[in-house]
Amino acid sequence: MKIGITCYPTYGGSGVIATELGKELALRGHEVHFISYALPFRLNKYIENIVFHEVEMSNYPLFEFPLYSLSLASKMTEVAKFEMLDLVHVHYAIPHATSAYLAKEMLKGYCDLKIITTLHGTDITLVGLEPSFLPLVKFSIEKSDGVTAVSRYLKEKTITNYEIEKDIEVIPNFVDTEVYKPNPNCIYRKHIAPNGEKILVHISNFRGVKRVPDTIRIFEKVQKEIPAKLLLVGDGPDRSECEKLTRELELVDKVKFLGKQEAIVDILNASDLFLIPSQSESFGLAALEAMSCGLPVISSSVGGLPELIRHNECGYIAEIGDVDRMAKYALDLLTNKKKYEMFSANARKCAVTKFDKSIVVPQYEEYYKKVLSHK
Ligand code: GMT
Repeated sequence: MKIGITCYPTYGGSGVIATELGKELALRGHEVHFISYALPFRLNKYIENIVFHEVEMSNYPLFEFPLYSLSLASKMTEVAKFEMLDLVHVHYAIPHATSAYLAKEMLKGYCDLKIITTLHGTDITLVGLEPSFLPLVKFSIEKSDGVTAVSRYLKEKTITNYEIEKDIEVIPNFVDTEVYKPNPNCIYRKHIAPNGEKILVHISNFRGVKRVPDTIRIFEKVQKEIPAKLLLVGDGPDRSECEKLTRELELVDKVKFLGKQEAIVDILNASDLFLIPSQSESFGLAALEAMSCGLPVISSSVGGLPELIRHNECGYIAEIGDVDRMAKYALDLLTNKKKYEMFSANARKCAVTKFDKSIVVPQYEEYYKKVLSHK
């Protein structure tokens, strides 16, 4: 197939999934054309069958606001026409699904470009609900030839919030379990915790929905009972507030803010436990990557997280904001070697048997075929 993929190229789960999907499709012999305003950050080496098309932006002084959605629609039209694309797969509804719809309309009479929209989370649960976007998101979903959601939770939310009658296919996020795998010989652990402290880790974009201060409060309780360190990976609007909280709680020596990092596998392998106490999470890709490296996860009971983390098997789930319980769960695992090893093995097994790319990517291929067969 000849497949166009549009995503946000920056740090974030939807861009990661879109890029890893494109890479895997290319390896499977499909021709993949990425269309975005910048090179997706995970597209960092040459892969046969992958081409990147940059959306150029006009900066004419009359335009007070950038007209990205329109430039994207024009670029999609051009690429679809000259590369003879079968379909365009957009990740994150706003504005990608709308631009794709425009491209489809512009190509009418020339070809029947199929549009597949994958819903990732905040496009549906947060941004899309704003009154200025809601009618457009609903329209763009309804006009897509195929719609997928990354969890059953997100599918249900879309149906209820937008009164969508269209069929939505649930295709979960995935991980390359050959890359994200346990490495007992990880050398970084010694540098971070020279005295054998337990290492807790959190990775996110530090937005309000991630509740990073809860992570710090959980850690505060844990380190009172056992020697421990906390690694905070990523950056975003709440980072300064979190650094302030760390100073107030006198945890500066024990909490390391690493900022954005590429060596996620090494960081996960240096760690013992992953914390994700989010307010909202349609799937929780960062938690899946941690599980794939054999880390049990402590999470809140929101969104798609319970579809990923089996409570009392791969980790523990507690109510949003219940930092006491989450700290208790963390201590329970970190002080009980046998239990920890069982949870760690379960987490890895769950990633390998349910969410490996070899299981999930064919689901997208099948879905593409199904959508393309509809006249
Ligand atoms: O979590 C974010 O704020 C980033 C966002 C994105 O679009 O990149 O993540 C969403 O999509 C990921 C990939 O499908 C999911 O794993 C995340 O759970 C989801 N985030 C939220 O629902 C808050």
